[in-house]
Amino acid sequence: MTFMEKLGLNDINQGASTGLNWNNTRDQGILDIVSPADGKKIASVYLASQADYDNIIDQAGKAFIQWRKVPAPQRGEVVRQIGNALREYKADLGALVSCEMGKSLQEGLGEVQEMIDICDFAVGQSRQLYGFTMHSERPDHRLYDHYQPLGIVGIITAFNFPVAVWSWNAMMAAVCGDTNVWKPSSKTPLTAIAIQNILKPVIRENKLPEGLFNMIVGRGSNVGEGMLNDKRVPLISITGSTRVGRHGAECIAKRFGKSILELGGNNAIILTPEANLKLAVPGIVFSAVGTAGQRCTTTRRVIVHESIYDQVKNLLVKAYESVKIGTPMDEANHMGPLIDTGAVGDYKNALERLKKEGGTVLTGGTVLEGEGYESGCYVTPVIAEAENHYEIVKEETFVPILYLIKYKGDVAAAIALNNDVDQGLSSAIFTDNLQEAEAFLSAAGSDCGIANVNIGTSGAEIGGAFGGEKETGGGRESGSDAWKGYMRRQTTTINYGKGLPLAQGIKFDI
Ligand code: UN1
Repeated sequence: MTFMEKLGLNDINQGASTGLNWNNTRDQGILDIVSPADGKKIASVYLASQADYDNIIDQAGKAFIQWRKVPAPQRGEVVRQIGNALREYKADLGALVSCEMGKSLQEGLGEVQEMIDICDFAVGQSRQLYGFTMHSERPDHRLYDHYQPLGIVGIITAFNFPVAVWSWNAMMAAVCGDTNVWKPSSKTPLTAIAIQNILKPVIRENKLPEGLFNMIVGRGSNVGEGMLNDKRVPLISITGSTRVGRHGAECIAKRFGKSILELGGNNAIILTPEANLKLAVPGIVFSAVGTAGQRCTTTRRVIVHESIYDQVKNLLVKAYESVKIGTPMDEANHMGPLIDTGAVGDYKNALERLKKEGGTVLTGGTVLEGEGYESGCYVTPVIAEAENHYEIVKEETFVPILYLIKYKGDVAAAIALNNDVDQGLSSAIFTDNLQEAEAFLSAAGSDCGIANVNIGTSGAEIGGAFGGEKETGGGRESGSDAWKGYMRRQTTTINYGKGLPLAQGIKFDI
């Protein structure tokens, strides 16, 4: 059996499902999914209709009425079973992620592992949905806050982490008592359909309400746009570009919905004169070239002290020239293709703009052709000398282009460059100097949601809260106390005395 068969995928698949049932819409057109690895069609998906969307929201709403009353640890038990189902399908799902999205097989498997890890995390969290208890200023009163389920959570995900990011949101939402509707990237719907197939037996065996986990692939106006403006969806989590997120956030804010935004990054690594280059060089290469530069956390800028600049430049160029590029299914390759030829266009445009602004390409810059590269999506990773103020450097181009930027003076000068972009997701410093490291982590340090020392900008663990500041959107997902975003907080005062004392010492005698 192929991994496609094991995951229940057909040549053509329905693009909308509630937890148990697939919709039957066939008149809204078809989406053909082509693997960037070899340019061949993998399978197709029927696009969903407005009626499918309404049906799904209806089912998700009904499921919520039941699910919110299931005790949180029992909800955790369901998530535990989902984690086990994912363990069973790890090899197949990892292969599909790699085939559909183009990341290396190892990264595809790593992504499924990230899903399993978040399931484990969420199981534990289901017994730790803690509120605070405060001491009331009034006698015989109790004051505390607690967290309640929110409702339907919309989850809009990007192609680059087609399954893991959904699981961060969906598993946390599930233990918090919410139901969810997933709108995957239309570039990677097959992995989402495979997940629905994996969830189905768990939902059925536990006799859970239909509509607990839902998925829909449709045209923007029917699905994505409709959901942004839909009051029945109190929270929407959006992972994607700043452009997409800004529009989404505006729609959601207009109706006073909640949003969790995880948008663009422009992540830098600082190398001070006291950087251990044995750690820094592989750290940079992994963070810049991994997933072909298509992670939100990909290193896009390296800010290097002038005293070690030439040395770093030579080491990086040498390392880049040994990066093996080819089919993601072969473990010997370090870097696979970009997601599609549109991304290759972005790569070429960025390089042109860079040159116009005065940048120099040191290595890379070609689109590969010939045997093994038929899809037209393989490029060589670029290192370019640039200045932080270039317009192209200030943008997130979702391709493997790394800008090498020189700094003079002390670590504060490097931190200023790190912070002088609109995005604020991930950042790192390599230094063996405690003062420099602490300055980077201080109130006057990196302004990003993630700030690392002696490791790169990508590859975050699920245990921490994931997200960033400024145009990255400010949302937090995954670990730490990110679960709070999926619940509504309620503050309660209970009077167990015989009188009615008022707060702030107010007297009101009637
Ligand atoms: C993303 O790029 O959208 O830190 C998520 C990392 C991964 C998640 C990235 N754990 O690179």
